[in-house]
Amino acid sequence: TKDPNSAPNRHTAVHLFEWKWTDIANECERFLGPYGFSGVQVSPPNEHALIDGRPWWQRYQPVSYKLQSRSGSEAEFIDMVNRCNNAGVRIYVDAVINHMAAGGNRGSAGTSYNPGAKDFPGVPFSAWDFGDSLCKTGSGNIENYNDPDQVRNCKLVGLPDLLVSKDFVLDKIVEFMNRLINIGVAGFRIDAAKHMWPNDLNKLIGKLNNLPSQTFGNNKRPFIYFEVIDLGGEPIKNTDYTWMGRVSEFRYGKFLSEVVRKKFGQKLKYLNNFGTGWGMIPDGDAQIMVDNHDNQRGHGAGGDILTFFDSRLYKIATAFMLAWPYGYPVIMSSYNFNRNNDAQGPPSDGNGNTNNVIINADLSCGGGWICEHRWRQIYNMARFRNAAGFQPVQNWWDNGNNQIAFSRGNKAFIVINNDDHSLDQWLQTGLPQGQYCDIMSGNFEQGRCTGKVITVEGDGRTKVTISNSEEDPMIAIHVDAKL
Ligand code: QV4
Ligand code: CA
Repeated sequence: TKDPNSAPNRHTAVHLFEWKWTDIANECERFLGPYGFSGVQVSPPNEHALIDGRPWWQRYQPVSYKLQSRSGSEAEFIDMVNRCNNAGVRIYVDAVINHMAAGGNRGSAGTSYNPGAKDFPGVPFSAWDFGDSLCKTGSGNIENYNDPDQVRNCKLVGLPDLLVSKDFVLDKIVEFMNRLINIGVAGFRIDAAKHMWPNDLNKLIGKLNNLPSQTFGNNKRPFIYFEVIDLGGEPIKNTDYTWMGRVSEFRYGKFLSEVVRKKFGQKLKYLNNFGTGWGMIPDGDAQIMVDNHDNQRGHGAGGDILTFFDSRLYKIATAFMLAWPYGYPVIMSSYNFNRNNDAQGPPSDGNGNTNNVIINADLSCGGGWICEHRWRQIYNMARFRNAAGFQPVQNWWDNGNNQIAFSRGNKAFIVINNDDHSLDQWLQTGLPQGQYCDIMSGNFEQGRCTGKVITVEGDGRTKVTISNSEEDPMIAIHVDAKL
């Protein structure tokens, strides 16, 4: 389904990239649940290759479907899913099902395998289960993305390509995903979906179980979002997949980053029809993000994508994304890395054991964990999105350039100044008269505001002043943070 299966009034998920299951379970209880997040995209939970240097991308090289990975054991995974569901937070699994490992010979669960011979006894898959005979390129790899046959049937960067059309292969994948569903997982990111035939994926989805009714209610289907990078210019389109689930709309983060960076003559004012008005897929078909684990380090779509390295602009882009009613947002939660080493794995003890996430007194993270989702300007916008609910955009205002404002019905209102001069303006907020806490500059805690207080007059207007030199040149208010 395209429905994220969220608990009521939760609208923002977070990708806890490379986090351990024990940490995610704690995070659901101590932070994500209370702060109104809807779900967590977790790193691939199944057995993966162990590659020298322990790069993050070893987890995209499956060895078997045993639930033992760098993030933890099967028992820890089950405990995490239960505790997150109890906290009202859903778990979405990154399902790597297009291929198996190209490197290594012993997996994270201890299974020996031989990628050259395509022997993966932990499943078991053997040479017969891979599609080499279907691939017509000289190298056996995908050489030309303009040829859909090779994109589907040949190897993605040398990764042995599974014959998903074969019943035995499909059934092994279905068995794996159904085990996760029975544990209580609410949905899947389908990794490398561009490299699998839509009809095969449709068959697979048809064989998935309903979600456990005691947690989700009767007849609920798993949430599916496909990773299909479509920036235009290739014959494979994201709309080849939207009939079966959502698709990650990679143009969203690319275009939004360009606008906030003011590249190619872009301006914030052009965002007034962001979404289908910009040629993107329909709202309900899209899963969106500013950046993801690939393009933040130059893999995948790449480009001018904003990341935590450009924190000021990143907060602006994320604030717009969470204020604007389009798509299902997943916030990237990163670890720090050396930009000259795009393979660098998560903070670890040097023996491949991932470190615990450190939580500081001010809610931020330490120990190399960036935790964008714990930045005040970001977690408060997740609450803004919940307050805004399904209200439409109203009261759009812009200065013809990079100063914009809009409300979400009569529930929430945001102003952004990305110009090189200050903003000084009476604006219509759409909100009821009263005093509101600006959730950019502070928090609304126990009925008090630690940031700026914004007064909305009886006619719904307020006087807004935002200097362009502010760290966060934005004001955001909503009815759940009214004084
Ligand atoms: C190398 C050579 C190949 C050679 C091969 C021979 O480059 O030419 O044929 O060895 O063995 C890693 C290495 C890569 C290596 C490959 C196989 O980086 O150099 O090939 O392993 O050993 C992640 C990383 C990849 C990584 C892969 C597997 O991004 O660098 O490859 O994991 O470990 C396209 C796709 C899209 C994809 C995106 C990155 O359409 O689907 O590229 N995105 C998803 C994930 C991504 C993941 C994969 C798909 C693969 O988001 O993280 O790739 O599961 O746009
Ligand atoms: Ca394939």
